[in-house]
This record gives sequence, C-alpha cells and structure tokens, in this order.
Amino acid sequence: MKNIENMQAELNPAEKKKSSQFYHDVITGLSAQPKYLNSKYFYDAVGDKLFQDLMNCDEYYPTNCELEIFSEKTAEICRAIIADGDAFDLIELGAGDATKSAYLLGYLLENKVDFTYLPIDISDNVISYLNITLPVTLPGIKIKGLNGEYFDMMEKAAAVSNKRKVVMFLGSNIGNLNYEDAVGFCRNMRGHLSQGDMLLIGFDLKKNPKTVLAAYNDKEGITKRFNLNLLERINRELGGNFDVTKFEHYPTYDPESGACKSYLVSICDQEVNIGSQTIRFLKDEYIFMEISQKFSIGQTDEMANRSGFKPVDHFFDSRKWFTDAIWIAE
Ligand code: AVJ
Repeated sequence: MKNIENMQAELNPAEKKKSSQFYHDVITGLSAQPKYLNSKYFYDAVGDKLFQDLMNCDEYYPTNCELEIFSEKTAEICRAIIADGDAFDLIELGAGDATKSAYLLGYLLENKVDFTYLPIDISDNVISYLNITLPVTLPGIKIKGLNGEYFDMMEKAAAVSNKRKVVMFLGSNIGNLNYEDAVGFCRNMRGHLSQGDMLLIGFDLKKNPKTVLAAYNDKEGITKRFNLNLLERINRELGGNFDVTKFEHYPTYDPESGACKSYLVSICDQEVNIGSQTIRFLKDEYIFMEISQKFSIGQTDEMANRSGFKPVDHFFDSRKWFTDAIWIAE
C-alpha cells in the first residue's frame, strides 16, 4: 500500500513539509461536506503549463486585457509607483512568467530607477525560471525570487530590506478568494506594509455573463484538464488513485454576485484512496474547485477602504473588462 511516508521518502525536509501540508489540506477538503479543494494547488509543473495554454486560448480574456493595460499604460503606471522617487522593492505575488510585469521592469530599468524585483510564487518551478531568465532578458535587473506562501515570503522580504514597498498582485488572483476572504487578505497585506507603501492590484470586472463563462469553459477543454490535473497531482504526489474519467467539469457564472465557480462532479458512486485514507463519492456529488470572482469598480474601492488602503488610480483596457488599481497604505 502507498502511504504518505513512502511517497515522501525521496524529499528534502522543506519538500516534506510542503507535501504534508498538501496532504493535510486535501484530506480536510475531501472529508468536508460539501467537498472542496484549494485552487492554489492547481500550479504544479503540469498545471503551470496548462495555465500557460489557457492564457493563449481564444476565450480566456483576462491576461490579454491586463497585457494591454501594461503595454499601453506603462509610463503612467510607472510614474504612479515611482511617486517621489525613493528606492523601492517591487514585490510581485504569484509572478508566474512575469510577462506583464516585464513591461514595467523594462521601463524602470531604462529610466534608471533604483529598485529590486522580488517575485514570490508558490511554484519552485516558476521561481527558478525567473531567477535564470530575467537577468538575461532584462540586463542589469536586481532580482531575488522567493519560493513559498505569499505572507511567509513577505516576511522574508521585510527581513532583508526596509525600503519602501510596492506590491503587485496581478491577474485577478484576488478573485480566487470570496469577497470577505479577499478583504481579510488585503487587511493581512496591509499589516505587512507601512504607511505610504503601495499595492498594484488587478481585478477582473463584471461583464457579459457569456463572455465570462466561456473563459472558464473553453472549447479545447484546457480548463477542464486544468481542474482534473489537481486530481492527477494528488495521484502523483500523495499516492491517490483518482480515475479522472469518472469526473465531469462543471463551470458556472452568476452575474448577480459576480462569482464564477468550477466544480468536478462524480459521474458514479465511487471510492478513492489517498494514502491510507478512503474518500467516498456519491453519484453527482461535487468537489468545489475554484472561485474566480468578478468585481464592480465600486466593490474594488470598497475593498481598499475596508482594508486600510486608499484607492488612488485605476487603469483600464480599451473594453473596460479589467482594471489594475493602485492603492496606498494609509
Ligand atoms: C490565475 C487565478 C486569475 O481565476 O481566472 C483560469 C485561474 N482558472 N482558468 C482565474 C484560472 C481557470 C485564474 N487566476
């Protein structure tokens, strides 16, 4: 029988700790009623690749909108974050491949602005990629990639530097939390910042419901594979035996609340083993996989005010489908 200790035999202590947390969260979520998994676990090497494919598919618009903002409004955004010109640390949460931030980084370097880029990502894969490639594509950049959970790494960043902080949280990653949790997250963020520090935060906006739903229900089925990959990851890393052909992907969008949610629905009664645990599914029982919340501008401003920030700027793409807001810590 596969057990978690056997699965972990090859791992170093830090990897073991991550793996134990993953196991704990998976068992907690799949033992709950209704069942859920945390979408932060989508991003292993396979999930990173699937997300890249998703960003390139026709229906998934948020990345293109934000790329448009960063490429068309580079100077304005940089002017806002440079402010009165003090050196700063540019921290990016969930940096991914940093395609969007590269516009800002390039502009700041060209204009000889004194800053250090500190990308933070849950994927060690992503961080080693950035540490290797950015000094080549952006000569002269000061970069220190941090692999881990956002706030653990924010503390690490604060321990090595006391410069002014500008934190980027792009891609509407904030939408992966429900509204109250998102406010809690921003308050927590405020607690890691000082007065005058800034947050550059991306929000996917409410729009035609068909447009939103299509982005999470692409014809090629990449989103479906992206969701199913988490079950496969559980098989790979935790010794699970999910049969992914026995789950259906079910995406939904509610235009009233702005909540876009993904589920995996069991097509039959079944038992799944994960290490020494057995999880039972009834036919039609679902696992809640992910929320991708869509916002109104008013909601984003309210979120700033409720979490100790003042919203000072909004940048939009030409269709006004997405916004990058600048907030100052009060
Ligand atoms: C990267 C979290 C912003 O929620 O839109 C894409 C992830 N999920 N398609 C999102 C995702 C399904 C994405 N975020």
